[in-house]
Amino acid sequence: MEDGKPVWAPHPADGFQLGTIVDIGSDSLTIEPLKQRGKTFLAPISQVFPAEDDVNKHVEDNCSLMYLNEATLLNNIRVRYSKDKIYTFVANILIAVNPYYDIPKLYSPETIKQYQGRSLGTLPPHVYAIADKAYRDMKVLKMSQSIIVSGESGAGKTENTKFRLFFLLQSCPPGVGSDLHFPAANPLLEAFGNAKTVRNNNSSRFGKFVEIHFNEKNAVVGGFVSHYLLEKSRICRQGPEERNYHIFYRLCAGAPEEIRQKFHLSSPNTFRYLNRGCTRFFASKDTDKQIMQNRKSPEHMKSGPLKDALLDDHGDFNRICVAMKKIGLDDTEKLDLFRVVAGVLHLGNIDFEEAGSTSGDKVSFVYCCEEDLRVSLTTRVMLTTAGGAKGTVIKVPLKVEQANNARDALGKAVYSRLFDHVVTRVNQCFPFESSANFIGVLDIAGFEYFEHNSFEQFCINYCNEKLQQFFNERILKEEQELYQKEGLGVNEVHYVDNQDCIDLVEAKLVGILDILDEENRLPQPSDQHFTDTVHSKHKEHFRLTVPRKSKLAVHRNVRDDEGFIIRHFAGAVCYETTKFVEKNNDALHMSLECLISESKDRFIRELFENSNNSKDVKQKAGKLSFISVGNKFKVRGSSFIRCIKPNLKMVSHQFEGAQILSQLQCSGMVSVLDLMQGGFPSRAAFHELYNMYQKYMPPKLTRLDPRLFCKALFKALGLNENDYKFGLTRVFFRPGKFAEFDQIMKSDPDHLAELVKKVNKWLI
Ligand code: AD9
Ligand code: MG
Repeated sequence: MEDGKPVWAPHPADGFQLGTIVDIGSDSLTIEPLKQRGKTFLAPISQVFPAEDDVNKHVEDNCSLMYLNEATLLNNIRVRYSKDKIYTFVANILIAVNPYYDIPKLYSPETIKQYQGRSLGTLPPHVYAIADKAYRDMKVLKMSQSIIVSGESGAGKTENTKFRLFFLLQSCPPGVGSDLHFPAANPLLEAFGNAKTVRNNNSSRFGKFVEIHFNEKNAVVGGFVSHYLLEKSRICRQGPEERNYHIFYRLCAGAPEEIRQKFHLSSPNTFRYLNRGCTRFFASKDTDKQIMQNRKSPEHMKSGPLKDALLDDHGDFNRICVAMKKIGLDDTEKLDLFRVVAGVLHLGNIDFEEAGSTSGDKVSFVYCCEEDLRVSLTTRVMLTTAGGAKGTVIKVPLKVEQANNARDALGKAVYSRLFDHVVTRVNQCFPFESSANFIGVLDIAGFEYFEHNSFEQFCINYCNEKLQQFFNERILKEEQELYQKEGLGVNEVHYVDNQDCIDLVEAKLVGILDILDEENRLPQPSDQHFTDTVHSKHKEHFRLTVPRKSKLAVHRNVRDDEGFIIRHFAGAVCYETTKFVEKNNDALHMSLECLISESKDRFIRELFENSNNSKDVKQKAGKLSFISVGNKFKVRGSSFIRCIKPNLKMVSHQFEGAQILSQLQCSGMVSVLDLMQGGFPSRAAFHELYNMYQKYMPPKLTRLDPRLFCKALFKALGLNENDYKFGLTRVFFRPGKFAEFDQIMKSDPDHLAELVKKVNKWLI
């Protein structure tokens, strides 16, 4: 860093602030902020970065800055965001900041046209540019492609995914799949799989991988949606200020009178499964009984239905009906779906009292006869092995708490099967011919870290760990390999390999997932025993520690070691393992299984029949499918989009620097910048440069082959040899240098004439 030049130093709210260095210590610097002269502060050397000369300048590809570091990246994104330029490239990676409002024309049909068939970098950064690159790469390389989007909740992953899919469907030649109903499938999937959370009013509570299939002629021939990890706990209980899945409220708000009567629907606040996210009336520690009592309080009754001012449940109900029609669901199918949704609500309202009685009168219309339901929920059928005589069936009465759990297990099982069915049904509406290649788009929840983290966070963070590894491999490893292949002789850049963390979770036998499965197979599985096993198998593991007493025990009155801390790539997360065993085990207890299999409702029976009946397979199905997420997109060409949430308030025009910085760090972008600063981030193939600039150059030069053309041109221009390197097929530029070169080449006509003269002179 040069004397007296402004630098970026840490700032608690903005991420970084400009200042000058006034003193240098052994490991820290004294900084005087530009905005507060005379008020100095200390900053660790490793967190102070050189600033660009003009901090108001912004660039489309961050690599054309002179200094590539987290501070200049943050500043570039900030300046661009203030001008409604929400997309920025860092080499091939697209950063997308959620604008939280509709930027005029950003996604218009004209814009789609502009981006079709244009090389990356020739137009401003855009999600369309990434989609088009994937499509072109698929065509040219004849290889399936994946586009991986990541970012925290509310960062814009799902919206960007929709735009990408729309672009792809608009851009390819007409085929049998041109009328693919993706646009109609979305509202349906979102109605059943999205919910309002404190982070996003339309948060996807499942991961999805959407494939668009193409034939040899690159026309669309089909589509397929895979889904992962629907958050089941939400079906019975929601966090403060959160809601259950949209469909429940939409059905209550929008169903026509006839359906309301048939399914005994009323306002959402009369249903236990819907009214628990509302902290105005209930604290999350309230027991079921308290909640039900409070629900009848005058204050609560006054509030009317759990209506959310930001969501239009009534209108949305009509919209999903239209979407259902579009993808070909007839009235019977539609009613099937609604009946089960209503059934889950009524199931949730069943209360249990001591001595095995129930009060639930409306579930039977969905599931089966009332008496059977009562018995199934309040007793457990067991096979005795007493006296060696195997197979005597006995009915053990359940305690109230156990009956509540049985009820909730049934609710979760029914709803998650229903969701599987919706996805299957959506897939059936896509045509499917044999395809040559596909473009896959992955949209899964980003890294999550809450005050309390359970099995759901554990699964999501494990998925993200795998994604990160793939990102490292693709971007960091391949970049270094490219340097080597092209003979550049660049020093290796170090990055943290997270394989050890992935092994900790998925290794055979000793991995946390296998230990958990093993626990489920024990006669009396317990979360405590599972947790102890995890700790005892990985005593000295760098990635795993026992939580400190204060963190868990005080809060929840549990043993202090009932949990573990995993050091993820994006930070350490403390998981509370209570309920891990239960959540890992999808199987219903036997009496509930019998109940479902004997249900008089054909649709309910079908929902459960389709799944494999072997208990082990069933138990693993969910897990295996999400382990395979980590492999599905791996073999192909791939592009990455990093979505960024600009602020926690979910409003437009507010850039919370520190918050954004931490997202950039979590997403691995900082390691990418380190790599690029030490390397040659901009590159162009010789023939591309030739094509781009030959029209400006004298004929003598254009007769040379592209490589020589470039060499001669660079020499003639007198470029500094440290700024670029010639590889075997392309020329690589140091940070910021390609932009400078391009500037010279595209400068005004007079200057260009001068340039040509110079080149001519050099050629003679
Ligand atoms: V979650 O992990 O599913 O909770 P996402 O998917 O990352 O999350 P989502 O795409 O749902 O976030 O975006 C959240 C909200 O931001 C949307 O409902 C829009 O209101 C808003 N958004 C996101 N992207 C854009 C955009 N490009 N233009 C305008 C946007 N608004
Ligand atoms: Mg989403």
